[in-house]
Amino acid sequence: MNIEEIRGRSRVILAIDEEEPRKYWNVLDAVGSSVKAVKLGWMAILSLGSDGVKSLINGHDDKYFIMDAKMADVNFINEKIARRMAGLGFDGIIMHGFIGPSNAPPSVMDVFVLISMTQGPTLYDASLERAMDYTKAIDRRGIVVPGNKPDIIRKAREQFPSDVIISPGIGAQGGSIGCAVKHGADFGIVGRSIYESSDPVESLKRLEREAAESQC
Ligand code: 3DU
Repeated sequence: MNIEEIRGRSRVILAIDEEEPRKYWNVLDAVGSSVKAVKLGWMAILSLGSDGVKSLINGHDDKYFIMDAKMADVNFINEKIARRMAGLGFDGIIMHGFIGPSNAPPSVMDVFVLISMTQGPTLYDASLERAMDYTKAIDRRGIVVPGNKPDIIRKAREQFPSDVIISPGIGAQGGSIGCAVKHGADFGIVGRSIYESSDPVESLKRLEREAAESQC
């Protein structure tokens, strides 16, 4: 799956960070083909194991899967991790921007570079311009920009006109998907507001509607 195929057609990337393995399958069954992209992270690897994650991805081959590895190691370790994640079926992987181009993995899959976080303060807040400069030197498909900080999304869109911008922090962390899209995000990353909802399908539809309206 190629993210350009879904860019503009769908605005929600479903994040799942559950403890129980069956919940990953349950929420994907519930939302069905309306979700085009899914972000998993270390909770998925810990809960399902790498074989379980591989089966989950194989069982949903209509979706684009991103591994939120938040890689921040040296290059040869990041390369091993990226190759293993590609082997599990992931299409994209997230790395920290502060580690710079010399530590970025080779492009065995799409790389998304995190340039700022939803919660802080972090060093990124003090050095956003530097973080963006480091990121520009990395071979990447897109960037991760906080969905609850519209001004940072706007700055990032100005600096990265063609990157795929994916934005966490929507819903449970206070961000609005409509506002994130209005400021330049391509996708809102949404976890608990969907997988903890009593009606995940309705929550997803509402988020897609808000994204289409793109209002703050
Ligand atoms: O708050 P939610 O349940 O919608 O989950 C947000 C997801 O986005 C979660 O997987 C988390 O690891 C990720 N994320 C952030 O929340 C904040 C960041 O700055 C980067 C990633």
